[in-house]
Parts: sequence; C-alpha cells; structure tokens
Amino acid sequence: MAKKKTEPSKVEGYKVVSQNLRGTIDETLKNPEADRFEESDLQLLKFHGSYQQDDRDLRKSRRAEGLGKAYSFMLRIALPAGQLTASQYRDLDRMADEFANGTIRITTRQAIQYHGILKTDLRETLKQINESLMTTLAACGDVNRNVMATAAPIKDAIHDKVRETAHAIAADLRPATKAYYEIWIDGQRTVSTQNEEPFYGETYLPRKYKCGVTVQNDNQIDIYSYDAGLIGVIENDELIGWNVVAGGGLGMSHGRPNTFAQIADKIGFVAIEDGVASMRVIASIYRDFGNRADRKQARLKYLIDTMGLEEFKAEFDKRTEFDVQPWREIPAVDIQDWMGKHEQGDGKFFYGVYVENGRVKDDETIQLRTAFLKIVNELECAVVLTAQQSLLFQDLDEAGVARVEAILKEHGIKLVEELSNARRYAMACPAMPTCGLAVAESERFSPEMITRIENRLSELGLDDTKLTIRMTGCPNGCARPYTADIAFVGRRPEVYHLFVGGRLAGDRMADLYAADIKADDAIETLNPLLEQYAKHRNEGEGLGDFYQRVLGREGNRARLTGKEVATFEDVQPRLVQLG
Ligand code: SRM
Ligand code: SF4
Repeated sequence: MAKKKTEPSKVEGYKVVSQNLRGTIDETLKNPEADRFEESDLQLLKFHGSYQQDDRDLRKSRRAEGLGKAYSFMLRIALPAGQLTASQYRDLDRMADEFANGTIRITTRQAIQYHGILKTDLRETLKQINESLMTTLAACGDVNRNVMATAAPIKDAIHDKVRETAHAIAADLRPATKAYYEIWIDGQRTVSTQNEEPFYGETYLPRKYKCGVTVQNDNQIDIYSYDAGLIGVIENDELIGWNVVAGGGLGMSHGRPNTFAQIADKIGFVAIEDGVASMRVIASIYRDFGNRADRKQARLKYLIDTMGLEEFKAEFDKRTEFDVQPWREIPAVDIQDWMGKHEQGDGKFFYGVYVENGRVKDDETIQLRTAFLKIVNELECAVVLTAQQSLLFQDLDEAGVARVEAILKEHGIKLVEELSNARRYAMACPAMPTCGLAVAESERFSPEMITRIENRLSELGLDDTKLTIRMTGCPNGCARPYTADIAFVGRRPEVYHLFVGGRLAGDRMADLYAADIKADDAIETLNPLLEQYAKHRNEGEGLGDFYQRVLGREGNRARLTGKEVATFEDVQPRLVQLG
C-alpha cells in the first residue's frame, strides 16, 4: 500500500512563497528569452485563468527536428451564470482571431476557453478581456471556480434570484489579491500587504471548489456533480429557500481504489438570504480541514468521506449564524437543455443553438462562428452559455426568432428538430491536442462515435430515446461521463473504458460496463444491451434506467470508485434471460 502523504504538497509551498499569486509571472512575461513558465509559476498561472500547454500533434515531428515543445496557452474566462452581453460576445469573437486559434470553446461549466495563445500575446489578451468587463481570475486554481446557474433566461422572481445568487457567490468568493490587476492590467507591482486575502489566506483552498445554483424543476447544470450547490425549493410557484448539497465530484483515477466519483450529499435547507453564506461556510470548512498533502485526495468529497457526513453537517451548523433546517423533499428532475425556441416570461423569447462539443468555429460544412456573430450583430441580443456546451440567444421577438433560424440555415447549421437525440445530448472534453492529461482522443473523435451509435439506434427503432453519450480523453471527468447513459473514458490511444447506467438528470452513477475496449468494438460491445432495450424498454424508460432495472437495482447509486470492475458479465445473463 502506498504510504500516506502527510507533508504539505509542492503546490502548497508555491502558494506560500508566491506573495498572493505573484510569484515571478511578471518577470517571465517580460523575458523575451523564455518561451514558457517554470513549474511554480505554472501552478500560480492557473489561478489567473491560464494553463501552459503544447500542441501534442507536433511533439513527434518537432522532436525529430531537434526542437522542443510548441508552447502556447489556454485561457479560461469565468462567466457567472454563463451570461454575456452582445458586446462581450463580439469582443470574444474578435479576440479568437487576434490572439487564439480562431475558435471559441464553450465549457461544460458555462465558461469560455481560448486555445493557442502565444506567451507574447498573453498579457494583451487578458487586458482586453478585462476591458470587456470579463475576467479569467479564479477560472482555474485552488479557489472558487466559475459559479454556474441554470441557463434559461426566464424573467421571473425565481430565476432572477437564481442568477443574482450565482453572481453574489462569485463576488463573495473571488480572490482579493491585487496580483491579477498588477500583472495583467496595470503593469505596476505594489508591495504585497499582510492579510491581502482575508478569506483564503496565503494558501487559498486545498484544491478547486465548484458550485452552482439551480431550481428544483431544472437541473440544467448537473448540480450533483459539484463540491457544493443550492437547489431552489419552490412552493406555490414561489422560491421558499435553498436545499444545500455538498461533496459531489467526478474526477477519479482508474485503478486507484481510494479515488471516486460521487453524487453530492444532502446537507439541509436554508433561507433564500442565506444561500451565499452557505457556499462560503462550506468553502471555509474545506479551507480549514481539506487534505493539503495529497492533491489526489484533496477535493471536498474526500474530506466529507473522512469526516463522515454527520460530522460535516455538524461543522456546517456550528459555523453558520443562520438557521439550517432539514432537507426539503423535492421531486427528481430531468435536465432541460433549452434548445430551440422558448418563452422568456416577458413577452420575448430565447433560442437555444446546439454547439457540437462546445467548439464555436467555421469549417467547410458549417460556419458557427460567422452565424453567431451575425445573429449578435443584427439582433443585438445577449447570450447565455449552457452546461451542455451550447448557447442561448435571448430577448428575441417573433421576427428575431425567425431571423435566427434563417441565419443558422444559411450557414449550414442544423436546427434542434433536425438533430438526433444521440447527438443533441452528447458532450466531449477537448483532450487532444491541447490537454496535457489526455491519453485518448475525445472532442475530435466523439462526433464519429456518435454517428456510429446514432446509426445503430436508428436501425433498432430507437430514434426517440432521450439519452446522453459522453466522451473524455482521460478519467478526470471533464465532460461528466460517469453520470451519462453511455460514456467513453480514455485509457490509451483508441482504447476506452465504457460506462453505462447514468442518466440525463445527472443524479446517478453509471457502471463500468466494459473495460479497455477498442473504439472500433464499441457498437458490438453495446449491441446486446441496445437490442434488449429496443425490445423490452418500458414507455419513456431511458437506456440507463433500463440497465439499472435489468440489474435489479433500487435507488440511485451515489459513488463510483476507481476499483470498479466491469459489469458486463453480470448484466449479460440477465439480458439473455429477457428473451
Ligand atoms: Fe476539467 C483538468 C478541461 C470541466 C475535472 N480540465 C482539466 C484541464 C485543465 C487539464 C489540465 O489540468 O492540464 C483541461 C484543459 C483541457 C484543454 O485543453 O482545454 C480541463 N474541464 C475542462 C473543460 C474545458 C472541459 C470541457 O469540455 O468543457 C471544463 C472546464 C470547466 C470550467 O469552465 O471551469 C472542465 N473538469 C471539468 C469537470 C466537469 C464539471 O465540473 O462540470 C470535471 C469533473 C467534476 C469535478 O471537478 O470533479 C473536471 N479537470 C478535472 C480534473 C479532475 C479533478 C479531480 O478532482 O480529480 C482535472 C485534473 C486536475 O485538476 O488535476 C481537470
Ligand atoms: Fe483533459 Fe482528461 Fe479533462 Fe479530457 S477529461 S480535458 S483529457 S483532463
């Protein structure tokens, strides 16, 4: 057994000596000889919203030529509740060409990523992002990340409160350090003051902290996947308070039994005005007790596991100055992806457009970037990013909706009615060639895998089934694979673990259905299940639900561990028995 780590990790050391995230980032930026940052600054750079990457497609050829890696930077822009004005969207589009690789990527947490930014352009890009009143601060790093909120821009008291709360949490937990402003905006270094970070202190959090806000009838943001969250409880069409959840998380490592993916636990119910403080209190418990020795064991879910849920709840109670009541029972909810036309509640409409794997780009067949810019320019409409890597145009009248549809068609973009369910609800993480942790393709291969599954579902008469298929290039879980009906998790090039048994609602863990399958064998491996599903599904029953019924499972499994073994052998005889 591996020896338990007790000393603070290297990253904790970098934070301590960084003077609140300054390190020597500024010096390296100014040094024309340096094409990259050293390890300690690299870690600090994440808090500023940037990752140093290299083009992995070029590694081999550059090595052969005796060259080093082709370094560039990923930038992540945190957008609370995924909201963008028309003018911010225009700026994003412009900067994609000016500084990045010509694409804008909508993330699974309603943020934006640019890839391929050169070190020499990094400062100017960040500066311009800030001039457009957006920020990359705390989009990554050991802090509170982008705060999500259900995307539907519905104008009523409930949804207004959800968005307002998401923005308030983001402001409340934003790092206070002036380092960001000094390095990227002002260029002038001030002397770090003591106590510059009254909440975080000099070591910030043990690891990332993710939270979101939603309502009981729309789990658009997959709230059970995060460290903490607020679910609006509605009674008689009014928001009466928040159910608080904590301890969700989907990152894990194959073959490491002490890592696990987990659905968040129920903590309790708090008043509307106590939502923001609840997220802060949970973050404070995490800050004070989280594991700072082993980063693989540092997320809040592991702390709750070590403390025990009851002790964690008691600590939450102890630290709150407000009333924490028992969890209010709420119905299980489905996910609404908000694609197509919807009423906004103020006489206007919003319109959702599907973006394959979140990548807004132009290619030979479809011109998403051109179409989106045209829509924003013509209709001057605000944009909301969804947790399914897509976007919504808001504040449209009937003529505006017609115009959106016309522009989409002119640019080769399918309307939602023309998409198969297999594609519409699919997601994939970026993986190759930018992600340094990828061991298999994801974004570049997922469309092809979806086509294969789409075809098989069609042959079996299953076009109507609503299911989510997700792919990631490694087990870290960036496209939330472990709660999907079907998921592919990269093991090595062209080889994936195949998971089955989650569902769109995001409230149940899937099983490892088949281990280490070649991508080309995926359909064959899924076939026994798909065929029996086609024959024996109940009306409206999803694929994951069917799978759970065949296994005779009751209730939703909340945890998937890294030691899980493939269950195909268990389910196969039961599928055969069905006849
Ligand atoms: Fe993620 C790391 C991309 C959502 C769990 N994630 C990474 C990095 C930064 C790779 C790295 O550390 O070098 C990836 C950048 C790739 C690239 O080239 O752009 C990356 N993660 C993404 C995004 C862009 C995927 C996407 O398709 O949109 C998502 C950005 C979200 C955002 O806007 O903040 C993204 N990452 C997630 C999610 C899903 C979610 O939060 O809804 C998860 C699982 C949930 C969770 O956190 O438990 C997730 N990412 C991870 C992990 C595993 C963390 C863990 O607890 O073990 C890593 C690795 C790490 O942190 O060391 C990681
Ligand atoms: Fe990279 Fe793995 Fe996340 Fe995909 S799941 S983006 S491969 S870290």
